[in-house]
Amino acid sequence: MDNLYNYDYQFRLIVVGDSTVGKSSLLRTFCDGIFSQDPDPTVGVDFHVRVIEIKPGVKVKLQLWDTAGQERFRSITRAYYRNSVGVLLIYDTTNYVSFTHVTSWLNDARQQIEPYQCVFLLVGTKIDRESERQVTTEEGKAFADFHNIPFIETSSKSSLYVQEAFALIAREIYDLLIEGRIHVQKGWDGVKVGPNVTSSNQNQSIDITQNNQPHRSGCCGG
Ligand SMILES: Nc1nc2c(ncn2[C@@H]2O[C@H](COP(=O)(O)OP(=O)(O)OP(=O)(O)O)[C@@H](O)[C@H]2O)c(=O)[nH]1
Ligand SMILES: [Mg+2]
Repeated sequence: MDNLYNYDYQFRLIVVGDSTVGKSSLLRTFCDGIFSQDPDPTVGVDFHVRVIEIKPGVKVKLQLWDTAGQERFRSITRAYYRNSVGVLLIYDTTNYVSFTHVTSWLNDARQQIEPYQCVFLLVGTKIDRESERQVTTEEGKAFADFHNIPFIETSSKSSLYVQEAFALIAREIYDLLIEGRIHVQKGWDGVKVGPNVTSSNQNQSIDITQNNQPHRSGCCGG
């Protein structure tokens, strides 16, 4: 099991998209390894957490906010964008309408998150239902390329590419952090320094690019 106190950074991610596209299923497969055919729709916002090793010796705690796709919860879920460093934009590959709505999810997220930096990942779900597919891989990729964001297709039912999706966005954020294009900032919870990096730096506004590598306490493997 993951040790929730053994990590270098904490990234807060938000998962958005139309109702029934499979946001909660993606998170449950990723965090609990459980898939349900008939889950309840999310009411407001749900929360998950998992620590993953994104590179040898670099552990990241992902705080994952699962939002309700239903319109009536929109004002509640909007409040969660601001403190997120990553946004998973989800559509259902078997539902073309959900794909056409991704633009509005993207614009909404951008509007709420500014002026903070954030990383997007486009995720097409339910690829185990290949015969019902309405959105081709090429269409998904073209949209992602146009907006210059990474793209992946997944199946929560068969666990296909679920781990890879979260690893992809976490690595992207980490690379930007190391390059100094995303900063740990006071009053913003998108990225926080974890216990494996010197504790005196926690919650402070620091530029971790100063030494290019975070100072480690020596307790983590790597
Ligand atoms: N076959 C298949 N079904 C899936 C997959 N992911 C989700 N589903 C199904 O899609 C339906 C909706 O899934 P949810 O995860 O609840 O969708 P959601 O996006 O969280 O919906 P809201 O909470 O209302 O916004 C459920 O019946 C799931 O079983 C998948 O990868 N494959
Ligand atoms: Mg849900």
